[in-house]
Amino acid sequence: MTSRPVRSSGDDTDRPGRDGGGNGGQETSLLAKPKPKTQRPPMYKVLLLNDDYTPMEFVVHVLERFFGMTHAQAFDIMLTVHKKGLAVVGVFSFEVAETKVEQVMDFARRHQHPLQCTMEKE
Ligand code: TYC
Repeated sequence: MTSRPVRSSGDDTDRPGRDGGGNGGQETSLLAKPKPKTQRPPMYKVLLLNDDYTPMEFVVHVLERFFGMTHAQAFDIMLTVHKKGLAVVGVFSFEVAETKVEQVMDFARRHQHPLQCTMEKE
């Protein structure tokens, strides 16, 4: 014969127990499990900044190559950056955002363009 908990409703749910849940009995205060708090990891926006010298075609290429955009998407985003000064080009985990920024900055530097790419917490 197995013994069963005396106070628990025993059904493993967050519903009130058989006492009606008013906590008149001590069921909840003694046995209720803490609500599991699932934390989502923070996400990071990757931003591309405008400048006066980087060629438009180079920016379009960067967006295709490092952000998986089609030519049309890349052209649209490039124009947004050109007109507004900056645009979000993607949202990623910290590590992925950091890698994208490094890849873009390195690629721009190697081609001697002043293109700037940064990240910020969403
Ligand atoms: N403003 C640049 C030009 O006129 C084009 C450009 C667009 C540069 C987007 C950077 O992130 C950028 N050649």
